[in-house]
Amino acid sequence: MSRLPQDYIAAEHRLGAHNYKPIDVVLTRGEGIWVWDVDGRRYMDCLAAYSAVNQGHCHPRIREAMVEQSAKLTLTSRAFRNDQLALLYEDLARLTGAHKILPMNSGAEAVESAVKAVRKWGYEVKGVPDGEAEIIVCDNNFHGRTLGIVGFSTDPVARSGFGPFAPGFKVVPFGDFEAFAAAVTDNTVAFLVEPIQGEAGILLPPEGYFRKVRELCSARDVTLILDEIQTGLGRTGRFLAEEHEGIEADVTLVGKALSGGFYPVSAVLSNSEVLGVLQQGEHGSTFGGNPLACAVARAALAVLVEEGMIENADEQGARFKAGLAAIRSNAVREVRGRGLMLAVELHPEAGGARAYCEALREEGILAKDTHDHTIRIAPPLVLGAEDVDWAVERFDRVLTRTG
Ligand code: IF1
Repeated sequence: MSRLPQDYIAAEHRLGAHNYKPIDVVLTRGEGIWVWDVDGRRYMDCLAAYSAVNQGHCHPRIREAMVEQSAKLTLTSRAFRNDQLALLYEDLARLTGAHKILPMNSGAEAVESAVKAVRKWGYEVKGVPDGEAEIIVCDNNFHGRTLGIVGFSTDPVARSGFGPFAPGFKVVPFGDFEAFAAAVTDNTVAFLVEPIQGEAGILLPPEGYFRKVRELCSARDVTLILDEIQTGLGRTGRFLAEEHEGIEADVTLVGKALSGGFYPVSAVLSNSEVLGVLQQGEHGSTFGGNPLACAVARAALAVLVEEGMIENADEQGARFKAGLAAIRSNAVREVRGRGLMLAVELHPEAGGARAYCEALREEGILAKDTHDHTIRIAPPLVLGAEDVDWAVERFDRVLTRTG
């Protein structure tokens, strides 16, 4: 008995928690930048699972690594060693210069792990009085959904009704160096920040912001933690977005595309002594560092680098942005972004980004609205110039139809 799209939607509605309101397309297959729905319609994926599928859907080399490893050994727990973890450490260290690595699963777990480690570092290494550690975060941050993380969110939708929350966080405006500098005290152990704010609407900081932040962090012994879970692994046209700023974080968080979308794999990468403070029994995860995850992540990193996806993101991102910027529409307020992390912000009077995403879907493009008035565009990093032109033509049609 074959099911209709509305059957899947009705069953989800009946049985699932209603914490999402997806575009009602039921996907069943993906390859590269393309996905197909259960009726056989093809779409260009301009979200790439929030940048987890940078390498393109079902990349054959990652799939091969997953299938091969799944027939050998999938999970040992960290009670025993496996022959894949050391290899992933070596690959990550070579690619990022990290001295210490902690493997986890989801992005939120990487963030939580970094918060734990940096607090302990504050007490043991920096000499902050016990229980007094402060972490500075930004207005409109997005770092995940756990209680610890939503506790320092400034988005009422993310946090309302879920308290009480843990203390120890201070919020400053993103991109405002003076405000950050004024918030630093002797008890500040870390500044946790996204290089480009994703959920906030693809917001880039002013030129030079991160260089000044980096200098102050070094001067005041504050650990700079960059959440590159979304911006990292080629998305912005560099391996890490910090390269655009000419800085190096003390701690870098990666996830999402670390597995090319096959499997949740995240990691805390530490350039300083931060991860060094963790002792046996103080932190862990049943699945973190498992051999299947490590084999998948190694393949995901290899194809990203060896198949030129990072350079392609730079090149096609510039083409895509220029193409979008050339669209003459009264609906468009601004086109912004870096590499293939792009956004079209609409005028508030344009009627909301969701309606445009629905119209794009009719044209064969899946994109996602954020914050009512912004369409975000983040396709897999494997699209070619002809794909960009194909997409821009459709964005043009949709944005000028009503604008
Ligand atoms: C959802 C946004 C993207 C992240 C950064 C940590 C995490 C994320 C910078 C946590 C996750 C996701 C989760 C997804 C929506 C999404 C998102 F719209 F909310 F902002 F990507 F743009 N740091 N981002 O962006 O990683 O625990 O999810 O693996 O549905 O909540 P996770």
